[in-house]
Amino acid sequence: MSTVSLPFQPSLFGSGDPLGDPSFSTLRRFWLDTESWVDLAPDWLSGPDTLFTQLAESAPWQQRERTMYDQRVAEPRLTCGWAVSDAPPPLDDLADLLSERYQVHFDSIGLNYYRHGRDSVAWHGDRVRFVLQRPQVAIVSLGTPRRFGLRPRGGGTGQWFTVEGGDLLVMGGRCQHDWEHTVPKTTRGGPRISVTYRHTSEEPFTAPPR
Ligand SMILES: O=C(O)CCC(=O)C(=O)O
Repeated sequence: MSTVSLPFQPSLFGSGDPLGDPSFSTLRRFWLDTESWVDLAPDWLSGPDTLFTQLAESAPWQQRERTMYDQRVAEPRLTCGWAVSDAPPPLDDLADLLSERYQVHFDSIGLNYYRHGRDSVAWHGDRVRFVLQRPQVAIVSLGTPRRFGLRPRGGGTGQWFTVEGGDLLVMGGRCQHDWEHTVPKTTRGGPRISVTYRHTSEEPFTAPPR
């Protein structure tokens, strides 16, 4: 799919080299219940606008379709992904930082490109829950701020976060099993890219020799 032209204005603040904060100094944990949590680290990634532009222009975006009520419909966002071993820098380095912190081997990356406020992702739990008891899912946000919602799978009070360019949000514990998450449509809003790191095993992470 060809590159999409963007009404996104990189800011001076967001335009440096993209680097994750190895100390996770802004991170705060929110417990959703006794088993499920969300970590939010505002401004974890410096230079988020540089990475936004790099990915918007060069990632292999695709328009996926899904079946709804017997009809094929386009998903309301573009997507693509890599194994971490094939991902372009600095996405591979960010995976190392996250793996060290969360002690799991983040080995896959999925990107979502919300081109405008009408793009979204519906309530869901990630499929990795079918193979893992306690999957951790780490999402780095780039571009325009969006709301990120979580609600208990069986119904009940949800929780909302605003994720801005450079923020890191990590879901852990039983979150993918017992909670669903969404990025809803909004009437306002420019483009956003989310970079999602997932792991496929619960083996503890061992750092490669340097
Ligand atoms: O864009 C986001 O922050 C959420 C992405 C997501 O839920 C997914 O890719 O499954």
